[in-house]
Amino acid sequence: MPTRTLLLTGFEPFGGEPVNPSWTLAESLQGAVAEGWRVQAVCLPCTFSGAARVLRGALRRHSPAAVLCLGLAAGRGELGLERVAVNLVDARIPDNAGEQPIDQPVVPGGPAAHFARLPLRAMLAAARAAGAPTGLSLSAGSYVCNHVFYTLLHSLRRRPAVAAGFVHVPLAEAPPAGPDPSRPWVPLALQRAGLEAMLRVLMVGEGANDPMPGEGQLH
Ligand code: PCA
Repeated sequence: MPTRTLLLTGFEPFGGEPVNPSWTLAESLQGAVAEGWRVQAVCLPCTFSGAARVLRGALRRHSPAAVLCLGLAAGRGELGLERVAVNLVDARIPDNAGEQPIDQPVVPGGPAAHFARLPLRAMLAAARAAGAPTGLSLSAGSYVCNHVFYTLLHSLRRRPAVAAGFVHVPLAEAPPAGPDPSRPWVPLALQRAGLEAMLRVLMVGEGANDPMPGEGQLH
């Protein structure tokens, strides 16, 4: 059986954080194999102009059968399976190139939103069973992560067989100045256990055929 590629992306650090656990996690799974699949990890720049370009290049180069993009959501205390990408950019802080677009579409003329194309319930159950705090999320925000998530789903809109979605991850280390309720964290090993469980659902197909209502595309 030919090897299928699962493209797994993470982001470079941004917003003053010294590391971005989304890339630490993706990089740690580079080359992992399971049941005829192989993980290809790619690091995205945290810029509006660069992230979408690098993502589209990776889609062309690797022709993945599934894509999972990861990003950091500092302030969240669990892995978040994102349900919907919106066609809106409203940057709270400048990106790593100093750009701060406000009230712009990701894709001019594109649909208002795209739903994730992942077996979210099965992935949620698998990550929780692996002990990782995990939830479903109704918003990936309006910064670079949502931009990449929307770009991903829009780029693949005519390739419905390709599973595609986004997971936000929490910080992975305790704040150096002591506990801070606004900066919850989940140890990297636990995040990785949850992520691996999600990937197994995608690659091995455990529970993957249980569709979510709303999966597909909004017009
Ligand atoms: N998180 C940001 C962008 C890069 C990242 O890791 C976000 O949530 O938009």
